Amino acid sequence: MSIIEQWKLRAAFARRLSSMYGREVPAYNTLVEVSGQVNRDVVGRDGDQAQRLGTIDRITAERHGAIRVGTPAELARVARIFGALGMRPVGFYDLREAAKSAVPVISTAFRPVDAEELARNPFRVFTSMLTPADPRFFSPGLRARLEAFLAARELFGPELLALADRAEAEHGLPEPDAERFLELAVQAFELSPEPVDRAWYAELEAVSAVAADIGGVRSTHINHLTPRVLDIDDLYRRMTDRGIEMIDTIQGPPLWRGPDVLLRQTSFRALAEPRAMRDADGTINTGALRVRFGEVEARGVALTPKGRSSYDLLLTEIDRRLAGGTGRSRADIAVEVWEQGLPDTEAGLREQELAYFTYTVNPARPGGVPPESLPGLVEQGWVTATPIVYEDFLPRSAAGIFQSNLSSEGSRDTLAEGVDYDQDWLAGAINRDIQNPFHLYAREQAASIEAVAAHLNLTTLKDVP
Ligand code: OOG
Ligand code: NI
Repeated sequence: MSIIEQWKLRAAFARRLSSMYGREVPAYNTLVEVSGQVNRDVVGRDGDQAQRLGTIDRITAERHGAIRVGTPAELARVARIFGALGMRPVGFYDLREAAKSAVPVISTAFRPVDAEELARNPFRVFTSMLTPADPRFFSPGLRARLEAFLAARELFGPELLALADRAEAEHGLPEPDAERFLELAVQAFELSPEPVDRAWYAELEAVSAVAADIGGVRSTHINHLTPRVLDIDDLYRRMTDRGIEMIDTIQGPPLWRGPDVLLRQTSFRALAEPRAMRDADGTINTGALRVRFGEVEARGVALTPKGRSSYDLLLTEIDRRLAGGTGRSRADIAVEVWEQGLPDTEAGLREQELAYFTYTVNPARPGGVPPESLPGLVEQGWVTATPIVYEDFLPRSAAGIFQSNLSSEGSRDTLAEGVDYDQDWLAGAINRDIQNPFHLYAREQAASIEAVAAHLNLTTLKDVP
């Protein structure tokens, strides 16, 4: 019997989710269309250079989704569904701290972890879980009612979960089980027609719009689906020209003369969607909720821990200069800070060990004895260094994206003590390892260096830290 492999399930799931979301949020289709035009233009202009961080085929199919759930038990079930698709939890994000508005969630991202799997289809989902136990946001009474509400709902049915477990254990599913699994999995993330209890939703919304979106309804839904674009500044202009009102910034690194680094994202608020609402007297009326949005992103090279601390410092420095109040725009200050704080070439990032690269031996290389150092090998044409693309997310950008798409700031008790959650807690709650993104990039880089050393017989060639 022929098995549909996990990567094929993942690619099919991403495609079907994309057509479902396009039906639900038509502006998403415009975003995908404009992203496609920008990408074709960039490849037409820059050729292979444009594909150093992924082939155009990968980038055209590439999406990340965002979903939000209410409890560790729900998150554990999400992990089983994504496990079926070969996606593992990577990284821990605490958005309660990163956001100014009330965003009472902690998050991880489910994604493929091996380079080969990423190249086949890199679909990833930023997945957030509500924190009702955090007294800064929820009073004891509200917490108890919220937890009872969440405990009584079922986001993913037993048939879907059983198929997911089989797919994970058997590394795929035969037809027609694969078809059934995909159908149920996509359905689980569709917007539900079930009426929303208006008073309950409003009570949560007063605390946090995100809490209402998660805990005010009896199902989950995809919150956004994000295409990847090769020139996000161009995309921003083209969307604005089409009359779509974008948020006023591109989150993450600025537009500057140096290499693309980490992740740049921007978004627009989708229109209010009609939803059935149940009023206090039991009647069902049509209301509207505006919770979903369109987002787009550009990806650059992954930074090492050292590079990442520089990035975090640069952000702080931009804030500091901005607060100094010279009347200059954030974008102008950001470029200046970046040009002063980060090497503006790939070679500079590599030599200062600020970013990750893979190394491959050049088919046409000089004769004689190769040098024993990586920089020497690259400089003298023995080896090519290719940047490793950043596959993860940025807490401050994520908070910015959440925040800029909320209609109200919500409320928080700044005097109350927050509840500590960390990566180990989350891993325990879902009973799966959560991988450290830095380790994944370092492992890929180290494996490529080992292969170079073996190929060129260089026993003393060392990995860069
Ligand atoms: C997730 C927001 C974070 C990103 O791309 O940084 C995110 C959400 O809105 O649920 O998707
Ligand atoms: Ni996103």
